[in-house]
Amino acid sequence: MEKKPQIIDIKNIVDERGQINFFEFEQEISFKIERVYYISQVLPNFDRGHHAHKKLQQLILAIGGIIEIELDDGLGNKNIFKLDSLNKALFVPAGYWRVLKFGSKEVVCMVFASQKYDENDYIRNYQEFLEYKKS
Ligand code: T46
Repeated sequence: MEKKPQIIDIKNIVDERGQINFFEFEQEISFKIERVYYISQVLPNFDRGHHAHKKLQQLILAIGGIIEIELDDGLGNKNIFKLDSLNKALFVPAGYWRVLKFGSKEVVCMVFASQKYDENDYIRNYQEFLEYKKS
């Protein structure tokens, strides 16, 4: 079955000590983690992303604020996903052009990735991305 971008509800338990969130890879999130990275201190008016991946799958969380992520399938469909809670994560399959907008300098974008860093997996030119999706 083709994988689609989707918001995943992250389980949480709240008690008088605060909140704990948890999820498990391969059971609830259908890939194995090979890499974790996080993006912080993004100033207003600076977007990140503007590229697609050929194979990489990712799970993205916004810690301490809001991140809006636009995903474009290169076939005429664009969707904006809003991460505004620790109880939500965005699953991003391979093959989507992404643009990330950070709501504040304080928010941290935490990413769990299915592969190690490989610049050859990136498509950083939008025209190339459209051609890649057509082929
Ligand atoms: C993505 C979005 C959400 C590395 O050397 N190793 C790494 O694991 C990563 C993620 C990046 N880098 C280097 C590559 C560039 O020289 O860090 C520099 C900045 O990366 P980039 O311009 O790709 O950053 P973003 O924020 O535009 O994109 C990142 C991820 O690269 C990308 O996979 O989906 O976050």
